[in-house]
Amino acid sequence: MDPTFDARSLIERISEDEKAHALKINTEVRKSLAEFLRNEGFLEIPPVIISTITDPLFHSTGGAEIEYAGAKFRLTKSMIFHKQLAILAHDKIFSFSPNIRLEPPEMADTGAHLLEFTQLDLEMAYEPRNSVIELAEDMICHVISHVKKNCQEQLDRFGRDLNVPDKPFERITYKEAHDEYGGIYEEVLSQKKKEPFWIIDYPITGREFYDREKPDDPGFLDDMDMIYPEGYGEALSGGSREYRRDRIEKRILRQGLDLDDYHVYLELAEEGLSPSSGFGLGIERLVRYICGLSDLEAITLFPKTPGSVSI
Ligand code: ASN
Repeated sequence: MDPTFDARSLIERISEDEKAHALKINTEVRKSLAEFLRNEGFLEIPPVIISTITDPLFHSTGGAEIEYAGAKFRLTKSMIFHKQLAILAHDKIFSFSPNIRLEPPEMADTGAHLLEFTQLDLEMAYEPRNSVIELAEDMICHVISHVKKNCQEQLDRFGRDLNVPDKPFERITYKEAHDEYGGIYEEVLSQKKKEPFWIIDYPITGREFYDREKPDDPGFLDDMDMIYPEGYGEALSGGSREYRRDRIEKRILRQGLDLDDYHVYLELAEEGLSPSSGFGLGIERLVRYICGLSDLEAITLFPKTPGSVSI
């Protein structure tokens, strides 16, 4: 039994008006995202919760494992590999995917990390990065206008005056951002900007092995993050994907990872993955941005804060 558990304060927190308003906005956000994507020809795939393979991620995020039938199932950190396979069934797919990332306790201070969250994960076969960038811009504009139309009462209660952003969103390369602001480029730019924007072309040394290297700019990736303005930080992360076995293998080795851990994925790549592009967008962060609140706990009914134990 967790000695810090306090049933009364949990019941009080869940009953707060703020939670009800955030829940209404969360419901409308998910509804409008799904509607938008269905209209664009996407099919929704059920989330994968456990699998023998999952995203290793780049930063030090612990994974959770379940032993079963003499094998190890991993709880999904992101559905990246399953998305690359799912586009073989239909060329445009999405999922509301629960992700488990056991973040170190100090990540509690960011207000932007939860051990359990939902990612809108999508992928498009045979499309370049630009297609998913344009799709993401249309999608964000659609969601914000939907929420403004359907949740004005809740936005007023949060004192939030939100504009539908202008398209296209500004694109800034990692090189430009890093040269100007150093290692804290994302925080500084997010604070300065008034509208969502892109950071594109991250260095190969700083990201996962599945985003594709730019053929005309070796050492940099054909990838992108969308960043919210007003200091709200990362909205989504994605790129065009590496699908060729030999290159995937080199990238895995380059990151110091063990090829054995990825032999299933490598065999699948050998059999034939397709070129694709896609991204994952954190639902709770989008709701936090729309509500204009400072941390994810405020808009989550059962927040799993790094370093804490909760139901
Ligand atoms: N879902 C992201 C993507 O599609 C990956 C991630 O969450 N790390 O690129």
